[in-house]
Amino acid sequence: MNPAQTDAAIQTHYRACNLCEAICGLEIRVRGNEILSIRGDEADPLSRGHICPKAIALKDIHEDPNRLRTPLRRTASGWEEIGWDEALDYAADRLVEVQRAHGGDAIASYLGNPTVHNYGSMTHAPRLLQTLKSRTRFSATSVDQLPHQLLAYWMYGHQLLVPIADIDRSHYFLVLGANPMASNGSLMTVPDFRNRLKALQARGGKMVVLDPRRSETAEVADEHHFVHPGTDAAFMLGLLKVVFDEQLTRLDRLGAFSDGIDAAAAAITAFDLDVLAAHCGVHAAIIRRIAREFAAAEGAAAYGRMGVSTQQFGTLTQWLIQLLNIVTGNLDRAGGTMFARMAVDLVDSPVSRPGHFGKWKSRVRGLPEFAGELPVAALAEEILTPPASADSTNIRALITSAGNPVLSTPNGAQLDRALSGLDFMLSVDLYLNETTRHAHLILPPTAALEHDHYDLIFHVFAVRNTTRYSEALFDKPAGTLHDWEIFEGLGARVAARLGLKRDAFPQPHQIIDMGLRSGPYGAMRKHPAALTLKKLQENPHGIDLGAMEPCLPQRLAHKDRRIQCTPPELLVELQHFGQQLGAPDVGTPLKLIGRRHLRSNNSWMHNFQRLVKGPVRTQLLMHPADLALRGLSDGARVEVRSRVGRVVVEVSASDEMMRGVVSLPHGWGHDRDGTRLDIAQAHAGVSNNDLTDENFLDAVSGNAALNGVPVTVEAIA
Ligand SMILES: Nc1nc2c(c(=O)[nH]1)N[C@H]1C(S)=C(S)[C@@H](COP(=O)(O)OP(=O)(O)OC[C@H]3O[C@@H](n4cnc5c(=O)[nH]c(N)nc54)[C@H](O)[C@@H]3O)O[C@H]1N2
Ligand SMILES: Nc1nc2c(c(=O)[nH]1)N[C@H]1C(S)=C(S)[C@@H](COP(=O)(O)OP(=O)(O)OC[C@H]3O[C@@H](n4cnc5c(=O)[nH]c(N)nc54)[C@H](O)[C@@H]3O)O[C@H]1N2
Ligand code: SF4
Ligand SMILES: [Mo]
Repeated sequence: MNPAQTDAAIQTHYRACNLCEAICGLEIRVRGNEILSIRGDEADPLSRGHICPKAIALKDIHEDPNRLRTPLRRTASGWEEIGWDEALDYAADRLVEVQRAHGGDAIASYLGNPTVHNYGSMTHAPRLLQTLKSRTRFSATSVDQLPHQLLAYWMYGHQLLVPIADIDRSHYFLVLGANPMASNGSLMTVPDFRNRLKALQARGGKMVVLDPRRSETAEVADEHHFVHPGTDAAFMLGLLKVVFDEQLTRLDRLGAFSDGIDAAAAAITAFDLDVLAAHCGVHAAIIRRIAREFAAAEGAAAYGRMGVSTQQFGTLTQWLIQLLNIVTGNLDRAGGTMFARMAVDLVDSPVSRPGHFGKWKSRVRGLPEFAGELPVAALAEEILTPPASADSTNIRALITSAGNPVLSTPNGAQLDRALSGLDFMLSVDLYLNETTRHAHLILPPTAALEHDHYDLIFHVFAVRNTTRYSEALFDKPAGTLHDWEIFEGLGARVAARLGLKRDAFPQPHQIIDMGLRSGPYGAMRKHPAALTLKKLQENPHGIDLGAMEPCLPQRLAHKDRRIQCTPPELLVELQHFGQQLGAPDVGTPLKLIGRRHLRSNNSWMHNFQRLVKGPVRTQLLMHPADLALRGLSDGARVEVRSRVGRVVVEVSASDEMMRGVVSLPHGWGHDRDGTRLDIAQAHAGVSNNDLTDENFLDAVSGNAALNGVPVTVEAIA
């Protein structure tokens, strides 16, 4: 508990919001068990008082009568509440049974997004998975940021060496397929994006946005250009071609420790600018101008997110973005893209995991692992496809934690069916939802305000170096377990049954203390900040550690301390891209893209009245001319079809949309039977991922291509 001030039993707590990557500092006032108010913490050095409407919903999550508080076991007639010891024993028995009969790979796991917002899961879930010796691991990474991690590993030598746009000092911010005005930023922890952008504009800088939808971020940009979904690589190739052709490169510093730029330049300059322009839909003159402006700016950052990470040419596009930052001299430069220096350093540390790629492949389709995980687009087929021989196995059991893959992974309807055939499924989750309804056992951990918090991951991506530890607001209710305690309890039981020895392992807060002490600002390194957990406890608003600083080549994780600018896989992919280059098919079929809203968070925050009230916002958005072409009217119910499925949804005319592109948010589709989500069910919407296609991938990484999915839209008879 961190009672900073006492006022007739009213206590004020400071803590990080764990809901999205902006990690805003909150000031929460409580009286006993009652939450009186949630506000932005003005003294937080990173978020400076900023919050969004979702923060208030932390109260709703805490109080939600639908939130599970006791283990639930499936019975023939429904669910029964059972005690924790019985639940953990039952889970261990069933997992060991499957492992003995079919081997470790028969037990798969899926870790969802809130895992990275819950540091105890980060420290302790991997330990359970190690005990299970399974190579069929999946996570939300492969419907999200996989290309960034793969490129960071290839180019800079470590999957977490992801360069971050230094927006606070930049003069030119080029944004492809990101909507921080709704998302509050991603792989860019940037609370208060709006004011940071205003400051950039006030210092004479500008933001240019490429997006097939005139998004909330495009609205506040200095320039917005429509781009055909999935064709950003052509736009980026155009920029790089101009930079190389007009000799606008600035390689005086980075050139000294970069390899492969010549090979990239040769391949890129061979393209024809007019062909590239026609392909992406951005005029050649505009590409030329943006290239010159970008190269001339005193600190420019190119940044691409979900719209380019989760598309057919995701890794290629993200590579070209890295390359532009490098060849214009903007990597590792103030105002360009820089590496954060985290107080608990996950890169330069004895437990660092740089990554590995393709060490094994998925059984059915041969998709490559990255850093020990397989692309989740393969999960359903790995369950449904029987083994070809006696020495192989399909997935027979699944552990999900903090994930809802039925709504969040491609062809969710197929996965929905696959899950119902598992021998055993265990879900660690706060809710009985579209995914966990298939579990044989649901183990609900404590909710956010009942445990302490440290952002192990998001300081890696933050636009400024800070550190902050949050105490639990409320004591853990009697007879409940934190996520990490569930993993520990289960791991110990599994190990005992398998006769495996288990080393003692520190608790999450002890790991943080060690990480802080031995980290770059740590007491052990004699840094003036002398960080320890105790020091953070004494500074609940967080501690400012300064702007990002140049750190290359020392920080590079390749042994030779050089940047590998042109991973060979990308030259091959560039050829593939070139082969399909041609005029895009405007109009038919339509291309489906996603959409985020400030008051939503992936699939799981639709059960709170204050976030779902107001006008419906789950419609399919479509340009009026595309509606007219099909004889459809605004507000009509339409059938959207893709290769894998169909949904029926209301269509809304919107000139925000590029012609030929339709948009549907993901994470909805709460009308499936057997969930316990009263409010979400009443605001069901349809699931975008009943349309996305498990075969439509970024070929390099196996990441799902969730944007640019071919669909048709028709009136319903
Ligand atoms: N309110 C809210 N905030 C969130 C979340 C949420 O669900 N709700 N989710 C959180 C998570 S897990 C993440 S990963 C982040 C994501 O953060 P962002 O990536 O910033 O969020 P998106 O809204 O997915 O932005 C993708 C943009 O790409 C555009 N786009 C689609 N296809 C293409 C294309 O082919 N090319 C280009 N150039 N653009 C394209 C879309 O129109 C959209 O504007 O948000 C986080 N924050
Ligand atoms: N079409 C399309 N699909 C997408 C996206 C898209 O843009 N378009 N975005 C993708 C992205 S970026 C992401 S990150 C994924 C997210 O996909 P997932 O991670 O699979 O799904 P979430 O909706 O984040 O589900 C989170 C689950 O965690 C539970 N939960 C919340 N907090 C905790 C906790 O502390 N502990 C435990 N044990 N459980 C908790 C919630 O109840 C919920 O069931 O979706 C992806 N899917
Ligand atoms: S922007 Fe994200 S971190 Fe900040 S208050 Fe909203 S949900 Fe929480
Ligand atoms: Mo995400």
